[in-house]
Amino acid sequence: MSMSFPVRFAALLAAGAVAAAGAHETPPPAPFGAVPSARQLAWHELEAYAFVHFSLNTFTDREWGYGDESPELFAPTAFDADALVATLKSAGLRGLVLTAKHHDGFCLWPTRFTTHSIAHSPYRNGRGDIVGEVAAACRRTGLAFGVYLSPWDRHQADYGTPVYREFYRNQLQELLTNYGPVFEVWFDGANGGDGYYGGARETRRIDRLTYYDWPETWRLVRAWQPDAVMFSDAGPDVRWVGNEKGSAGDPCWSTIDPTGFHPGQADPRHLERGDRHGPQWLPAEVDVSIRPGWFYHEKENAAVKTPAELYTLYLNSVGRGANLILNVPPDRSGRIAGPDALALTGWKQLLDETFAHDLAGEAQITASAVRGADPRFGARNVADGRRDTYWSTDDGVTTGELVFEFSGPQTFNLIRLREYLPLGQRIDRVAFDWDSDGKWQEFATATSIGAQRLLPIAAITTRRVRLRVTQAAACPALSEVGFFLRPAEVASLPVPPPAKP
Ligand code: FUL
Ligand code: CA
Repeated sequence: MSMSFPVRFAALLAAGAVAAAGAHETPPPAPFGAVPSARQLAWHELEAYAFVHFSLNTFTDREWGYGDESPELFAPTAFDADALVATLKSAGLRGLVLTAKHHDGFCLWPTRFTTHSIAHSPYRNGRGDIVGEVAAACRRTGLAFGVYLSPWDRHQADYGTPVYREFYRNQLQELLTNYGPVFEVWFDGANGGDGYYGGARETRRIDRLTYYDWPETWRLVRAWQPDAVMFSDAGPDVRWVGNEKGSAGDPCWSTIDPTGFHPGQADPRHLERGDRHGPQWLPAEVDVSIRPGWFYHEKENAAVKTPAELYTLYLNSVGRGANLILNVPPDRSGRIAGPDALALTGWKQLLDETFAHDLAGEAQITASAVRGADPRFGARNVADGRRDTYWSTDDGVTTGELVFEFSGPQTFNLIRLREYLPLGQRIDRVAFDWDSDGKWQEFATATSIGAQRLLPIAAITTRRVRLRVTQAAACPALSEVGFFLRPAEVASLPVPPPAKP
């Protein structure tokens, strides 16, 4: 993940030297296709963060509360936002999205708009505010803070009428204007059905296309939190990946044509893969729970995912250009339960061991061609640990190769690739060859790269490895190429079949 200080320093010097040369600078390639916004670029860098499902369901042992549960039941005995955030941070997670209100309507903050909230619970004698406590802990610890506010509310009597839409926006406004910066607003697609609805106890259906008037809600969110990304099946900034198994498609393009998509209404297969030449940058977020359910249930303590399973989820999400939102639900005390904390620690250790040593950092790297023969676009840029430097070729040169030569035979079984995102997703396909006694032997291929591609492969031992860009829509802009050795515990995970051309 990191590079040694001398390498970084040399890269900076090289960049500075060229900048000083001035006049004959080669211009960078023009962007290709849809490109990310500044808020999307910042979001891509977070890569993996936590989902925290915590509410009345934690105490009723349910997944979907009906809406008639008493706030009196919300009674965590040892909730400590700093401890929660510290546990998540030490697992390598870079943010946290909290269920401020789930489908049952119970609010984790003392909202002015309903009494169905923490203010009427025993927690801190009704003076607690879990949203505020978690937001402040995130700020202190350097984690990005995000909110989930369920559009569906099974408690509110006016759910299904236009009055509720105002209520929903009022709640959003409280969350987005009282608690500091928010990096993501999560709009759940589960909407409408049976519920308590203020005692009506009936089934209410809503028209997903019109009921919430999403364009207006999105506009308000932009005004309250201009830097926040909004998540839903339809974006507008981040798309649902289409499943809750923890896996993006292969390929998984960050671009898509979202025509006809609405929150709660899109084709899951389409969301998993995106569209190669989709007109909108709408990258995928993979939501998955560390346990079978989203809320804590004691009976699931033995079903917490293992470190190796979490590692696979990481390869299949972050490793396919998506972000991972890993749900870690606190128990009734308010703490992360023992099995979950243990799994997180083991997972973090596997990731740290994997990325501790990048063979590309010590390799001689030669390119078939360099844009304008200018070192600012040279081969070395793929191994400097920086996302903002990249190897590129002249306009119109859409194939090319990089040869990595190690000082002696080296063994690796994981490859990492990153494209320089501000210029769009340019590469369609790459192939890798190893040097078998002077003959190149192909051993891996991949299609979509984008923010990051992690390619698990069967171990290769070689002195030289070659990356070929075999198809691209515009001259490539590759910002990182790395070669790693996975720890023994996860070295034999299933290796995906070669990508189809
Ligand atoms: C779903 C919800 O119905 C689940 O309860 C959970 O919150 C998950 C993240 O999204 O649509
Ligand atoms: Ca770089």
